[in-house]
Amino acid sequence: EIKHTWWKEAVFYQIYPRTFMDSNDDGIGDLQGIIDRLDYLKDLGVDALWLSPIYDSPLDDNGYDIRDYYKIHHDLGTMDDFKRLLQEVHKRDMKLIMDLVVNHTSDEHRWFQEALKDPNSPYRNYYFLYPQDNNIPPNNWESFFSGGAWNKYEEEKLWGLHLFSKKQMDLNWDNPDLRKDIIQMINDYLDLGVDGFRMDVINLISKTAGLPDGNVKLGKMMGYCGIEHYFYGPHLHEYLHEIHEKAFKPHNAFSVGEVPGLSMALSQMVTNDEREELDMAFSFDLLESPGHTRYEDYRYDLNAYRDQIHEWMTHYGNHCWMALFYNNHDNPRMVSKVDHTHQYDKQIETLLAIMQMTLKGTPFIFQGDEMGLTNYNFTSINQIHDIEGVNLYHELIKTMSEEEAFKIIKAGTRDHTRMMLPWNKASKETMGSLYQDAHVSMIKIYKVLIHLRKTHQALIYGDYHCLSSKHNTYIYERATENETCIIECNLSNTVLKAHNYPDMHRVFPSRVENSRLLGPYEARIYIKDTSNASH
Ligand code: TEU
Ligand code: CA
Repeated sequence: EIKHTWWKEAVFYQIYPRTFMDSNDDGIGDLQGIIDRLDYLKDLGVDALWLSPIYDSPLDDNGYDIRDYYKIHHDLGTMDDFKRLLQEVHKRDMKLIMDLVVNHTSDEHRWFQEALKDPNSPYRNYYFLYPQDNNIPPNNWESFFSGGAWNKYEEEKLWGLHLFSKKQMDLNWDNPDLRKDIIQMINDYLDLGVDGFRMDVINLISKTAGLPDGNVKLGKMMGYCGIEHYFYGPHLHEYLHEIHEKAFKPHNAFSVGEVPGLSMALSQMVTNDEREELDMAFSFDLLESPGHTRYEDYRYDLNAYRDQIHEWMTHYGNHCWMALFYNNHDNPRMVSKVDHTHQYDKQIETLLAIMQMTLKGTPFIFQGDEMGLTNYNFTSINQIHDIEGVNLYHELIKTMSEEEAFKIIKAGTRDHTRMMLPWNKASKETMGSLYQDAHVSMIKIYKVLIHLRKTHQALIYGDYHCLSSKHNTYIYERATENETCIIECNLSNTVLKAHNYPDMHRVFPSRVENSRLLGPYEARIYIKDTSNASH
């Protein structure tokens, strides 16, 4: 019933190149560093890599502001290094996807520079540039990075739209020439051998014609005014389908869309295989507990997570496929949100890894997950570099003390996951040798779990059934005709009575006495071969 594809079976690993691995000791991660760690990743069991942007950029938003799609940022290497990386990845029978940032470009991109300077430039209509000689922006939309969504270019007497930073100018997808250039660029990379793309805020590319004012009340509720005019814009389906038809499909390439703000129902629309838009989507609904936002210092509620993920497991359907992730470069580490005391870090990390490898969907490990990394203990605003956090801080101190503002930034800053990975410098050569034993043992756990997933089809394609959703408990089954897996989880820091499945084989953790008690955040995996059950 479910179509089998490589990307449903793969384990992905997200690399944030600037902080993954520095090969030449200039303090910045680079492409050679990634090449140096490919054997480590292969050994971990990773099948596919997603690289956050590596293109030329003034780094206003750490590379999500692209100046030249066809150039690699010099901090990271050259186009030849990239081709070599791609070759080395393929040599190991792995895949590589890049980040596609096409809702906006840097204001330093040639297109924008020409558009700004020359009213007759064909690029004028690549952006939302409105001539206006007064101080009233064209509409009331707000930026995700604080303040209004318009920048005024005094000299040129123009206003330009930017949903993100002042240097990330939104592209006008209603212009067929722009679409042609973007699709050409995608095809150029696919021709090079890239296996697909993660598509940055791809659900924002279609804006309501004329860019009307946003509803102010809704804006207050959602945090940003104007979103109803672009979260799932009027031509989104059409544009996604066009990219699919003209680039992804002919290359048999993979796409995963980053779609902030799309509910399950809308995610189903963009990933339904019959619609031919995206293969998969990152939905952020599960990253915060209901009623909470990222910049709040609260305890993530795993019981609520169970109820939510159960909804997805039950209703997302066999024509859609979800990405399973707890961390990325835009969010604090989940383990630190669940428990602030650090008492159960390892147990929680293991629990999350177990659910990630056994629920229905494709796991995306974020760099450092496998090392058991937790949030960073920032002590001063001077340590925060992420533009979103910095802008928000300046906004907040208008109405509160610096201490209060810093507390908020510390809870939600994107810098928690953008710290350099703690490889052991002294033993750079030795694969997987890290600076702490704790890290090594977490790596072992990931290896075992990834291996289990690979050797048991039920964990990939099996039907999902919830067996218990009692408070603090989550027991579910993944089953095919041939095998049944049961995953039993304690979602709390208290000890629970274990269920135990005497007629099944316990595979995680194996070789440990089967206690009748389930420790804090402990989880177990049982498997039964049912292929001969009827004989
Ligand atoms: O993120 C888009 C996004 O909606 C958020 O995750 C964003 O970080 C912010 O919290 C909105 O409130 C993507 C990238 O992953 C992010 O790194 C970029 O900054 C952003 O797009 C702009 O390209
Ligand atoms: Ca370097």
